[in-house]
Amino acid sequence: PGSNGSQRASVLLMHPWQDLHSAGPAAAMTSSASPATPPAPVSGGIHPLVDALAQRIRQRWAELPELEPLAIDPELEAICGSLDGEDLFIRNEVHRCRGLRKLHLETARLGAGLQILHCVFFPDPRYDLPVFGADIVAGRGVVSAAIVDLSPVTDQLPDGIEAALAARDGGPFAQRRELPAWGSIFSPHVLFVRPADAAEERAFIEQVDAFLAILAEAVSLAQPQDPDDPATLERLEGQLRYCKQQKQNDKTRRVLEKAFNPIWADRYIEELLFDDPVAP
Ligand code: BLA
Repeated sequence: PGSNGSQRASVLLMHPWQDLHSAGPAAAMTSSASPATPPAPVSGGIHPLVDALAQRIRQRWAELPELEPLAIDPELEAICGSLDGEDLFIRNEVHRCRGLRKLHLETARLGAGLQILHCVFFPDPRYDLPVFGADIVAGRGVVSAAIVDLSPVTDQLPDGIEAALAARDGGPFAQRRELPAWGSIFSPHVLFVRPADAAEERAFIEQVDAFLAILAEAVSLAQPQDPDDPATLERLEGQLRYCKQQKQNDKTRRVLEKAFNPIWADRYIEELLFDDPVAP
C-alpha cells in the first residue's frame, strides 16, 4: 500500500467473495501471453500503460465544460481486499459534464497478474454525441487487449466526428485483433490491438488522446435538443443497445465473478459499468 501516490487514502475494506466464492484464486487466470519472461509489472503497482493512460484520461476530462464529480456508492468507489494472499484493488472515478451524463474510469488489479483499465463516457441523449470507450487488459505485465472507440448511438457517427476520425493517423500497430460478435456496436474506426512493445503502448495512449480530443471538440460545439425530441429518443435507444451489447462480454463477467462472486458481479455490471441510461 502507498506505492502509488494517486490512490486515495480512504479505502473501504470489504470481502464480498467470502461467502459465495468457491472457485480458485483470481491469480489462476490464465494469460495468453507467451511463457518467455514477460516484463514484470512494478511490484505491487499498476501496469505503466494502465497508469499512464489513466493520467491522460484525467487530464483530458479536466478540460471538459462544467465537469463535476458524481456521487458514487462508497462500497463501489474503492474496493480493496485480498484473496488467498493476493491483493485485489479496484478504484472507480465518476464525473459528469455538459453533454456527457457519466464519465467513468475504473482501474483495477485483480490478483497477481491481471490489471485492467476500463473507461466509458456516456453521452446525455439530448446531445448528438457518441459513446467513448477504452479498455486495457494486461496479464502478468503483457497487454493482451487495448481498445478504443467513439461508438455511434444511431446508424452513423455525427459528420464532424466521422471526418475527424477518418483523417487521423491510425498508428503503427502490428497486431490488430478481431472483434467479438457483440462488438457490432463499435464504429468503423475502432482500434483493437495487442501492443507489441513499449513504443506501441505509447502510441496507443496517443491514439486514445486523439479520440478524446475529437470528442472534446464535439462536446464544446454540441447543443442540447428537447428531452422528447425524436432524435433524443433515438439516441437513448442507441445507448441502451450499447449497454446491452457490452453486457454480453462474458470475459468481463467471468473475471468479476471469479474475483468476487456472481451476485456481486451482476450488481457491479448492472449498476456501475453499464447501467441503463434513464430518459433525460
Ligand atoms: C476483453 N475484458 C476482456 C478480457 C478481459 C476483460 C479479462 C479478455 C482479454 C483478452 O481478450 O485479451 C475484463 N474488462 C474486463 C473487466 C473489466 C473490463 C473485468 O473493463 C471491468 C471491470 N470492454 C469494456 C469496454 C470495452 C471493452 C468499455 O469494458 C470497449 C470500449 C472491450 N474487452 C473489450 C473487448 C474485448 C475485451 C472488445 C475482447 C473480447 C473478445 O475477444 O471476446
